[in-house]
Amino acid sequence: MDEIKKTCRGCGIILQDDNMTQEGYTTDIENDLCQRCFRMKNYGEYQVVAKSNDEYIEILKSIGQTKDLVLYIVDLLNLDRDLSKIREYIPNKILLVLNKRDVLPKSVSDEKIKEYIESLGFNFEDIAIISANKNYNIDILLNKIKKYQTSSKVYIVGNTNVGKSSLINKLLKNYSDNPNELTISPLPSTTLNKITIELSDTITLIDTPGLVDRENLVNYVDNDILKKINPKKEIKPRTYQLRPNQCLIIGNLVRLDYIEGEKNSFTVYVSNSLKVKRMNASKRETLKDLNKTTIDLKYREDIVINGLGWVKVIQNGKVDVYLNKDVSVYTRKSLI
Ligand SMILES: Nc1nc2c(ncn2[C@@H]2O[C@H](COP(=O)(O)OP(=O)(O)O)[C@@H](O)[C@H]2O)c(=O)[nH]1
Ligand SMILES: [Mg+2]
Repeated sequence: MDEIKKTCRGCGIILQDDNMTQEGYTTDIENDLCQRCFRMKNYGEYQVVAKSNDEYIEILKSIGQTKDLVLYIVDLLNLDRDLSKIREYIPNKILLVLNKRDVLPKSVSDEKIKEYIESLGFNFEDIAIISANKNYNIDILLNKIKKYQTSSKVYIVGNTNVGKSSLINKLLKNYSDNPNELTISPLPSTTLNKITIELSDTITLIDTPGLVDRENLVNYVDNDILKKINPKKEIKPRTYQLRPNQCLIIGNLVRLDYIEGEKNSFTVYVSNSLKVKRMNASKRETLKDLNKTTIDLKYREDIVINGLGWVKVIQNGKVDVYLNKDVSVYTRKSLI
C-alpha cells in the first residue's frame, strides 16, 4: 500500500527530508511546512520556483470536469487582455473576482469598473470587486459564493500573484477558526499545488498555483524593484502634458517617446514609489537600448505595460515605448 504523503500547508508541495535542493524539503516532516515557505513567512526571503503552465492547464481542465463553482480571480492593476480565455478550460459557473481594489483611485466607482468589465463581453455568472488585503467586500463575495455554489467545493483559479491565497487567508480569518495560513508573496508561483481548505461545513476552498504570465514585468526584475512596482497604497495618478519630441521615463524601467500628435495629456497609473520624469526626447539616450514598440493611439486609450500599470492618453497620436523585450505592451480603451 502506498503511504500517504504529507503536504506543506503553505504551498501544497509534497514534503520530503532527503534532498535540500529539491522542492518540498523540510528538516522535520511533522512540521507541515516546507523550508521555502518557512523562510518566506518568517524572514521575507523569497525563492523563485519555475512552474510550467502545462501543469496548471491540466489542473484547470480537471476542474472543468467537475460541476463545482469556480472563482476566477484577476488583478485590477493587471487585467488580462482576454478575460474569457479561461472559458477554454472551464465551462463551470464562474464568479469573476476583481482583486486589489485598494490600489485603484477611490475617485473611480466600483460601478464604473463593473460597467467597463461588462462592456468587454462578459460571460460569467456574476462579478465582485474586492480587496483581500483591505478586507473590502469580502462579505459580499461570501454571499455570492453561497448563492452560486453547486456543492461544497469552490475552486480558486487565476494568474499567479493576483491574490488567490491572500483571499483564502482572509476568508479563513473572517469566517472560520481554521488556524491555517497559506504562504503568499509578491513573486509568481508561491503556491505549488492544489490545496484543500475547509472554510465551513458547507464550503471547502481549493487553492491552485495559477498561470504564470511570462510577459509580465515581475519575471524580469530583482527583489528591490519588485517591491517598488508592487503598489501597497492607492495609486496617485500623475498627469503630464506632452508635446511631440518629449518623453516620459517611468522608474527607469520604461521610456515613452511622444512622436506625433497635438499637445496631449498622459496620466501615469503606476506605484507611487516609482519616479516619473518628463524630458526632451532628442537630448537623451536613457533606456533607448531597450526594445522599441511603436503604438498608434486612438482617442482615450491606455498604454498598458504588463506588470507595471498603464498610461492613459487622451488624444490620438504616435508613441514609441522602450521596454524589456519579454514584457508585453498594448493598448485598450481607457479603464478610468
Ligand atoms: N494591494 C493589494 N495587494 C494584494 C491584495 N491581495 C494580494 N495582494 C498582494 O499580491 C501578491 C500576491 O499574493 P498571493 O496571495 O501570493 O497571490 P497568488 O499567487 O494568486 O496566490 C502579494 O504581494 C500580496 O500581498 C490586495 O487586495 N491588494
Ligand atoms: Mg498562491
